Amino acid sequence: MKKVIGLSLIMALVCVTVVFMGCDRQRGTTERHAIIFKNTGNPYGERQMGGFKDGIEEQGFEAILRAPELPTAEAQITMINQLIDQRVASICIVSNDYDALQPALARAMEQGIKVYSLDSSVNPASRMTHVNQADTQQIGQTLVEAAFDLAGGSGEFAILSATSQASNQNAWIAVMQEVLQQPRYADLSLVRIAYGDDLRDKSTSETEALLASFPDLKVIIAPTTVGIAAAAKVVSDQGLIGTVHVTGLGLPSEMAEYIENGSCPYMFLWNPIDVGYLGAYTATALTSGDITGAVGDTFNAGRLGQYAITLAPDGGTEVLLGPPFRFDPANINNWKDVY
Ligand code: RAM
Repeated sequence: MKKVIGLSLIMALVCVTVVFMGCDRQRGTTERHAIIFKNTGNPYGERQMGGFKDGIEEQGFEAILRAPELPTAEAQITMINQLIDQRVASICIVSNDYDALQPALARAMEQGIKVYSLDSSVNPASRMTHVNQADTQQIGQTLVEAAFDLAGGSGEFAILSATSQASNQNAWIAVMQEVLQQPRYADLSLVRIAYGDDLRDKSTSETEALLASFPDLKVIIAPTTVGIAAAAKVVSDQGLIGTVHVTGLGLPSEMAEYIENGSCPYMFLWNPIDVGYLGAYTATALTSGDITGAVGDTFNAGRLGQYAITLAPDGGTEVLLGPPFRFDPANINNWKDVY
């Protein structure tokens, strides 16, 4: 009899817990989903985190938005550890280092927290999946072709990147270096890869150094929204419009004036709000158990529709937002107030 009562009590407790968990999921009182961006002060990051927040909140959950002041792995590790202590349901990491976050992220996963990267990936062992903004190969190829076009087929160009450890920029640069081996680009010479660390001041001084060191430079490719805006400003301020062309990945709201003044004839990007929003639905698909992050998993991403998990170039898995978009004088006005 005692045994039966004990068992009923346990059953009742389990039921109450399950019902409560369900309520919490529906009411959004306790399920918290976090995103850690690379660093503060980047309008691109703010748009991405804004999309994430919208996607989490429209599902009735709570979003936690974090970013360290400087784009370092150490600062992100501290934040990951804090989020583990806060027992969040998921962590979305926009990584400052491909490998260095592994111990912290592995610890989070061991504790049942769903971990995935977005925009800037971590290695496959550190994540369940990755939300990729656009095809890595396509971005690298597009940027080399832009350098070729703007240089008139030959001459010197430089890359102004974010940090030397940023895995998204490094993946795009690796593709660029591979594509440059093709005979079509034999007369194009990559003279330097500079790192502005996604900080406005450092990106400005690195651009000035490139212009001073390479007087024949024809093109600067900046695969970072912070870098491209700084480079276009320096080129404009130094009266080099038409002599040195800037292109890369830029935020329309920051770049409209440089597309209009010709320092950046055209550039590329995707919708950062949508990247964050897709991340939000990846988070809840993982916590609800709809997906595990395996190839072939599919899930619904709200207003963006249905997405599938595919194999990523690094051997892990990813979900791909879509193709990059080209911005130029003909369409920039339609986009500069959007993001
Ligand atoms: C910067 C960041 C971000 C990258 C964009 C293109 O804002 O480095 O991670 O995706 O540029």
